[in-house]
Amino acid sequence: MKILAALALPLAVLAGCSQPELHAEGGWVQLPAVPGNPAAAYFTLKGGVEDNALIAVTAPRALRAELHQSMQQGGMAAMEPVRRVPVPARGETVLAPGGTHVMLFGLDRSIASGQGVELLLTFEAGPAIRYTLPARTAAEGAPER
Ligand SMILES: [Cu+2]
Repeated sequence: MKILAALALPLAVLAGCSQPELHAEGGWVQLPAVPGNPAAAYFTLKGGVEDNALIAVTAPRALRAELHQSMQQGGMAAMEPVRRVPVPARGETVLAPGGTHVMLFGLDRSIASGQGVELLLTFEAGPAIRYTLPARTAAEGAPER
């Protein structure tokens, strides 16, 4: 029994190093400056062993969530829905202000600064991922890195 235990630990460590798993990191939910306006979620997706893509997001405390891409249109900031957000194998995709983001419509107005907002992230391949982000007010803005 002692020999088995000694073997099991190094194997687990090796597996953890060599097999990156698709997951989400960091980020926050930006509450709207004007109550009733949409909120936005920003975070980083870390790729697994194969190319994948985020294709849908839902949030239990929002009426609707959409994947959006920000852009400049005739000198004005605009955005449009996107169908898929690629997450390269062993790479990362950053959802950030001015770029790709998750728009949350009808987010529960009782959510205050620091409270967790849960997202369910659906990918082209593999199981969906539940990820909870802290809410920040418009005055707080982006967290310091
Ligand atoms: Cu948007």
